[in-house]
Amino acid sequence: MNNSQTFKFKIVVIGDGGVGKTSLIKKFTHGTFEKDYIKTIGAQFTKLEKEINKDKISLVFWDIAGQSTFDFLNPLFYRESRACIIVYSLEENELGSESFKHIENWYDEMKMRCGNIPVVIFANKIDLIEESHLDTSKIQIITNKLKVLNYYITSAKTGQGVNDAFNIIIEKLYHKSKTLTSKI
Ligand code: G3D
Ligand code: MG
Repeated sequence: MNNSQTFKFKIVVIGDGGVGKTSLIKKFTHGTFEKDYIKTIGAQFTKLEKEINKDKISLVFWDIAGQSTFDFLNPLFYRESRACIIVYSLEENELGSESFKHIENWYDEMKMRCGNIPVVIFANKIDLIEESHLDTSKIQIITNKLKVLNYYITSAKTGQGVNDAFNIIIEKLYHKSKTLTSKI
């Protein structure tokens, strides 16, 4: 008997331009992805097939092309998303501080479109700062305030934290859907 199932998850990756959204997706998918671009929405999407416990997981990561700002409003971008990753940059410059401040704006925007889907924060570009400079209390505060599931420290450049962070979200979605379907 073949009980293998297929699950499809759309995951939106948002955050200011230049924080590393596209690089993180590239790093995670190792170039084994199929990439496409929707001009009218200004978004690109990347597909990846994975297997968990013999079930097939079809993932589509959507990310905003170009220098995005949080007033990016196209509802099609968010439609039917199952999870959301908000990325900001840890670098000690304007992009670092602005992209951190904008987490909440991105969150509000996403929430309005998607309702209650699981959200995580990626604090990216850890390779650009001394880990001793890392102020996790600041990240923890925003994580608690927005009630997002968790935050992950990543580097799309070195790969630090990338696989773990993506896989945790994917497995969470998988187990949630699997539990639902097994109840039917
Ligand atoms: P975006 O998709 O969020 O706009 P990109 O961001 O993935 O295009 O990344 C913007 C720039 O930051 C790129 O540099 C990319 O190489 C760099 N970058 C992304 N993630 C990291 C990281 O973790 N560490 C470091 N050091 N750099 C990173 P360029 O020079 O190509 O514009
Ligand atoms: Mg990009």
